[in-house]
Amino acid sequence: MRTFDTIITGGTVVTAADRITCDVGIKDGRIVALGTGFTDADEIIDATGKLVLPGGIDAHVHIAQPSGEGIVMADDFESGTRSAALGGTTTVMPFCLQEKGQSLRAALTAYHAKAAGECHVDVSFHLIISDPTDQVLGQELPALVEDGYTSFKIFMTYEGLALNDREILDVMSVARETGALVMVHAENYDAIRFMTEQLEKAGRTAPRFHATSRPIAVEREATHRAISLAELVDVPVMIVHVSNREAMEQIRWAQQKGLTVLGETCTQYLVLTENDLDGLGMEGAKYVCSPPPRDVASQEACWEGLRTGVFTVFSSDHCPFRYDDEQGKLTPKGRSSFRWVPNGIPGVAARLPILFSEGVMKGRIDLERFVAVTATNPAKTYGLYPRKGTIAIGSDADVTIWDPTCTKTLTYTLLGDGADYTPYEGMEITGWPVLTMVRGRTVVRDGWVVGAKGHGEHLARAKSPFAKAPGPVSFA
Ligand code: DUC
Ligand code: ZN
Ligand code: ZN
Repeated sequence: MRTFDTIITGGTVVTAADRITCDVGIKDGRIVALGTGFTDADEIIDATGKLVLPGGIDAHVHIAQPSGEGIVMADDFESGTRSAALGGTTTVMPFCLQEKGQSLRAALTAYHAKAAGECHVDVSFHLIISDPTDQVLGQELPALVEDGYTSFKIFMTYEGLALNDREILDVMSVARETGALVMVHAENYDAIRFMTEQLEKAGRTAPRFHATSRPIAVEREATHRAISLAELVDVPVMIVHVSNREAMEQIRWAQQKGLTVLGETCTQYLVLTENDLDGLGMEGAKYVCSPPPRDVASQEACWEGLRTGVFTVFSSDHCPFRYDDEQGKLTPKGRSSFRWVPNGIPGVAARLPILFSEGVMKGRIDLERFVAVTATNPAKTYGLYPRKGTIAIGSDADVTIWDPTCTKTLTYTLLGDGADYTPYEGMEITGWPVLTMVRGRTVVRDGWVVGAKGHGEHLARAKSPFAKAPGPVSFA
């Protein structure tokens, strides 16, 4: 029997801390050796001139999520995880949405049934709490945290999803008591409703007014409120999909005050602006997502947040709807007002190439930071480290090999998801993931999916090291 199943030779191995030229030895799906001169393997992958990085972890994606009457998300678990693999991502963390009146267990059973046997990469669910009943808070959530569902998202906006401040405090208290991590969608629901009604009365109903209806103040206020509520119950909180300087500065302020407040930004806030919502006819619907993309100064602020560590996690918020489809962006109601256009854009495959090209190749962030925000920090934050998120002995052999000289023009057919467009169409990219390996098995090579679906597994997670040791909420 050979020493290794696979060796990756001659590449530059990069982690969040170091880069070194060495061989990687893989056995039974794990990294078992790092060194030089490895030869004894069933398969030898020559990575000379290439970068050998931990596979990406996209900690914020939506797949096969119910999205309102008559609307269908463009990805199922097969296409969503295929797209992830094509873009160099080896683990995705989709949301399991609790619908009103539904038990969390029932929601999870339904999502697991959708994912079973379909996935190309590993998957681990966050929960979305939309109905925090006594039963959910008192029994279901604590049991599910122990079962490895150690993070949950709450919304401060959206009909049927928004929790009021009291409900947010209740959910945060359960997180405090169980050692779970709360993720917050921070936008002020009443302010958005007010703005939307004003705009509709004035006949301003085109997709671009989606951005007008959710200005920065709406996000800044909710971000500050979420931080304050978390401070009250002494619980860490992750503010997701931050789009601008003012919200970023709320997080920085809290961090400087000593609170455990974490921040995530996403691809769209680095490279899109609200002007993208301005296209002819309904074209702007292709860019409708929440919070909306802002302006160039906001992009700069998001880069600053990534560079300086205010944002530790970089995600796609992949939430795909087809454009030319009555069940997608061109839903008939959407023509009457932006408020009915489904919120969300595809991006799970474009996330890493865009950050690599715009960030590393243009000198905005270094390679180690790239690895940190796209793999190591998400793994640490959500209880997957050190099994995932790094190249180290004992870790899963989740590896992406990058050719830093490869250039591509982004177009949706490269990306393999179920949408019929990409909001990043035409972007010139330098640096591309030429091989994606999940637990020792190559799933993508040179832009082709070579593994069969079903290799991806669901991962139960440990508690976040950022979460408090479980204990009751106490007040002095
Ligand atoms: N929030 C998300 O996290 N994703 C898509 C839509 C939204 O509002
Ligand atoms: Zn959200
Ligand atoms: Zn999202």
